[in-house]
Formats: sequence, C-alpha cells, structure tokens
Amino acid sequence: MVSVEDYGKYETAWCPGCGNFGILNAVKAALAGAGIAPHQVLFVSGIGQAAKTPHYLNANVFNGLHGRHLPVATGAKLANRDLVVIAESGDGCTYGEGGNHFLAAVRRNVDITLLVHDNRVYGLTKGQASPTTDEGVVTKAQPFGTASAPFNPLAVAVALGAGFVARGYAGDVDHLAGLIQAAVSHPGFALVDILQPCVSFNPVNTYEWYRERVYPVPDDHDPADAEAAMRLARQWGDRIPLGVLYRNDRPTFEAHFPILEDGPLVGRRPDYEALGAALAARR
Ligand SMILES: Cc1ncc(C[n+]2csc(CCOP(=O)(O)OP(=O)(O)O)c2C)c(N)n1
Ligand code: SF4
Repeated sequence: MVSVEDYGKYETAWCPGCGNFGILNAVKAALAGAGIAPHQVLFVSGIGQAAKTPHYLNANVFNGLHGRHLPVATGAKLANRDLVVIAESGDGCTYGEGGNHFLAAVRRNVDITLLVHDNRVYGLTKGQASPTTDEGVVTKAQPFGTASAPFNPLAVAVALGAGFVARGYAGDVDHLAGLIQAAVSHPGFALVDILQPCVSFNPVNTYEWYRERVYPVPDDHDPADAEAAMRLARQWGDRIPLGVLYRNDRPTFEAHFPILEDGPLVGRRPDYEALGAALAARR
C-alpha cells in the first residue's frame, strides 16, 4: 500500500500561507490514493516557486529551464510510457515562456498530466504581471495597470480539443486531490489549472476572494459537451466553476507511432549492427 508519507516531507522555501502548500498536499494525497508509488512517477518542472514543488517530493524529478517542462515531459513519456509523467509549474512558466509548448501539448494529446499553479503573477521574480493577470491590475512592474487582456488556458484547451480540462483550487485540498487523480488516470493530455493564492504578491485573488466565488461544476454538466464546457471555461468574476469542465477520448500522440507498440523504448537494446549498416549506406 502506498501512503502520503512515502512521498516525503521536506523543508520548503515558500512564504507561510502560500497556496503551493495545499497543492503539494493534494498531489501527495492523489498519488497515494491511486496506489502510485514514488518510483513510478516522474515530475518535470520549469523555473519558479511552483516549479520547486517536485523538490519537495520523494519521486523522480527533472527540473529544467523556464517554460520547457512540457517538451521534456513529452520526451520522457515517449521513451518510457510505463512512467506516470506529471509536468508541474506556474502560470508564467507554462502559459508565458512555455506558451507555444502548451499549445503543442494540447494538440498532440500526449499521455501526461499538467498541473499549473495559477497564482496570476510571476511569483519568484516578485510579482510582475503574468499571462493570467487581469487587465488593469497594478503591480510594481505595471504601475499604470496591466495593459494586456488575460490568457484563458481553460478556454484555449477546450477550443483545441484537449483530452481533459479541469480547474481546481489550492484552498480545497480534498477536491483538488480528486481532480489530480482523475487527470492522472485519463489516457491523454490532462490539464488541471489550479487557482493558487500568492499571499506576498497578489493582493487581489486572495483566499477570501476565492472563497466567495468558487462553486462546483453543476452535477448535470456533461464534460463531453464542448459548448457547455466553453461557457464554464469563460466564466470568471463573481462565479468561478471548479471541477472537470471537459473531456474526450481522442487517440493519444503515442498511438500514432507503431514503433512504440512493442513496449517502452528504454527497455529495448538498440540494434547497433543495423544502425551501423544504415549509416554506412549513407557514406
Ligand atoms: C527564459 C527565462 N526567462 C525569465 C526567467 C526569470 N524567471 C525566473 S522565475 C520567473 C517567474 C516565474 O513565475 P511563474 O512561472 O508564474 O511561477 P511562480 O514563481 O509564480 O510560481 C521568471 C520570469 C528565467 N529564469 N528564464
Ligand atoms: S511569493 Fe507567492 S507564490 Fe511565491 S512562495 Fe510566496 S506566496 Fe507563494
């Protein structure tokens, strides 16, 4: 049996009260609850406060460059599809620096889970506007208010036909753990965008602000209905829906490559003779 303790307990560099703590606890609860042991998981992150999360987990970890977690996670999954691959980073890292990789991952439908700690600011670099900061919000770097309209990751993911699209909240750990478990078990690309209060640099989207607005996706919502999902994805302001907004079962990226059918690439020995012959034929 796998327990939360198997995922370890480490000292963190986060501010007291940061929403990242709730997300870390939800990740551990989700994996332990699903019976997934630490050696079966690979976490891939970029740079930022959120991207430190895998440092605080006893599992396989690749901590790479800002915005480049999704290409690395894709490569790892293609090389070893026996691994549960979880890409985890902030909204800046994922939707800003890694924005094009996000679009490619959704379109490809690689069987990985993407957890985005969406605190709606660049936290590590002290609170500049990120792609999800609302227009007009004043930060130290945007003293006249953020000039761009916000990026809506859920609406974009639904529009591109992502396999699994959900929104969680760091302040509701049990609900979030359930969403993460569902995302990990989905066969295809699964996005969980997680509302995460940043108590140091986001004075707008606080725990209190979210508490007054979040509500569970209605029981009669059909996640196969893309139009209904899009309506929920675009809802923001007074009411913010939490839960699985959209899902479909389109084929994964991996399913397009017959070479992957014979098991993980990491478990196979290259045929050096055939490789040598192929190279020699090109001399
Ligand atoms: C290519 C590149 N650009 C910029 C930076 C500087 N940088 C490091 S962390 C960071 C902000 C991270 O914000 P986010 O991804 O939202 O995560 P958070 O810290 O809020 O969790 C930035 C801009 C960098 N390391 N590499
Ligand atoms: S700056 Fe914000 S995101 Fe970073 S640890 Fe502190 S509260 Fe969390």
